[in-house]
Amino acid sequence: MSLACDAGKAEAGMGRCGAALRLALEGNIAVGKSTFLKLLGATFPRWHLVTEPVAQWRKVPAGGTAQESTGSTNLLQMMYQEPARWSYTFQTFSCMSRLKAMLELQEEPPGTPHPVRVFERSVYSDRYIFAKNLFEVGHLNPLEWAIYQDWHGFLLQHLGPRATLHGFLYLRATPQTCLERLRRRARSEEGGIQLGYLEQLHAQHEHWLVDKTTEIHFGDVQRAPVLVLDVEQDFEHDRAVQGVLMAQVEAFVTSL
Ligand code: UDP
Ligand code: DCM
Ligand code: MG
Repeated sequence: MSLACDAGKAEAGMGRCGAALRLALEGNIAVGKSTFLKLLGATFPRWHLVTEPVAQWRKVPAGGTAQESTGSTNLLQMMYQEPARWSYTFQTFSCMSRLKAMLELQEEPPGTPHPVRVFERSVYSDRYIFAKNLFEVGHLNPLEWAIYQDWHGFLLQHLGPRATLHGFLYLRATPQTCLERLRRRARSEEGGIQLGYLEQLHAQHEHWLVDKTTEIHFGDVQRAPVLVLDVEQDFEHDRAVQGVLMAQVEAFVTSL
């Protein structure tokens, strides 16, 4: 990288000589990703932040099952109520909705550059955290898992750089803390989630992002740097903790 380019990076978020850096914000259910994204927005107003499309999963415009009379179906609820029946459908729909959001964003006209884009979760955690775990606990059968991996691999290989990410921000807290935050948030569909499920998801995050023992089928993503952010302590209401976390993010982004 040239000196001129490095000079341009002095302002956090101007990595890659002006091309947008794309990061994913990963972490267990209710660890605080959406809250953290808001904090990033307040700290780095030029960054483009993309929240997870949970609302779409709760209101799929199709009848046939639950909530038929309203003309929409709560697929998130169906997955939690009957995981063996609905996990494959949910994982297909959620991954596709995320992929659409990611690709639509790239079609923005040039000239309005967002130097950094941060996505709440990614098509990689969809596969290497959730779908993988659902297969391992038996809610996706071997055929469903094989089909999922087949289309996921095919699509992302063909999308190449359009689907890649340059780094990961991993929000890490104990499953117990996530459970407390999940209960405080009280999303109706998640009422049945137990500590054991959050422990499984925590282990999947650790295998992928810390131990690096999960086999990742996309070289760029496997090599992408990971910033582990400890959010065991409440950051939502603590300015000093927020300052430390934002400084870590800024240093990480500047290093990319
Ligand atoms: N939360 C909290 N302290 C924190 C971060 C988050 O009490 O330091 C709360 C937040 O207000 C929300 C819940 O934890 O009620 C889950 O947070 P969020 O929706 O951001 O989690 P996500 O599922 O997006 O990771
Ligand atoms: N979820 C899932 N599978 C995915 C992505 C998300 O089961 N591939 C679920 C976990 C949460 C909800 O969707 O119940 C949204 O996640 P969060 O609360 O962590 O934002
Ligand atoms: Mg969220």
